[in-house]
Amino acid sequence: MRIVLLGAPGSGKGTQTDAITERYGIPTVATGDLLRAEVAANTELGQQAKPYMDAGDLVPFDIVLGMIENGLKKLAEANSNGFMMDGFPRDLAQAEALDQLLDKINQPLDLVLFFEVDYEEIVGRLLGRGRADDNEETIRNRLRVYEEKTAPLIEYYTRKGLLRKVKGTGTIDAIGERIRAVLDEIA
Ligand code: B4P
Repeated sequence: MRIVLLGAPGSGKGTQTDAITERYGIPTVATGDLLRAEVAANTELGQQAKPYMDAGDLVPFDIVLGMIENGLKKLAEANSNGFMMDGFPRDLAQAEALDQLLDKINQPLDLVLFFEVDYEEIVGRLLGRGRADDNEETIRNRLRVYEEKTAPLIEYYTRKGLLRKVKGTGTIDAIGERIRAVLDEIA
């Protein structure tokens, strides 16, 4: 199973990945987590990415693409049974690059799960979480960047016939149930 989790920052993608991995046995490639690990280890890549993350802007394309190529290579070496992308792709250029990478290995996406949550709920959730980039100014910028760059992917994947919407509000378990109902169809 090869899926992408799409949604605004704070829409709850990262929260649902463990349950999906457990049920369907597919590992996650989460660009946000990979970037935070680079920042924590103070690598050169982390130092380059940090100012963008602190401001809530997208990290430059070549940094993120290198991480995805690496991630896919590792999954291939581990003979993984598919994957779930969390936080990638984030704009049209990333989506087209992913299509090309997957075409090359003849493993197209099966489905894109879009988490529907309204912005006021998101701001409340992220302020409550309190990560370094969860202050109000950065959150508002992340939502602006999402609206401008990531939201067009809803249309992109709808046209490809891959998009499935999931209501992203309610309890974490209730959302997990909705996700299972969609993924069981292709499992
Ligand atoms: P991410 O790490 O991807 O963003 P996130 O805010 O953690 O989103 P997510 O949707 O996973 O939210 P979560 O489940 O944690 O990105 C961070 C930064 O990295 C970006 O701003 C950017 O700079 C950079 N970046 C990452 N990928 C990139 C890329 N491809 N290209 C360029 N730059 C990139 O949920 C959020 C909160 O809501 C949590 O506190 C959770 O407990 C809570 N929550 C979840 N579900 C809930 C529910 N049902 N009810 C109530 N609260 C809930």
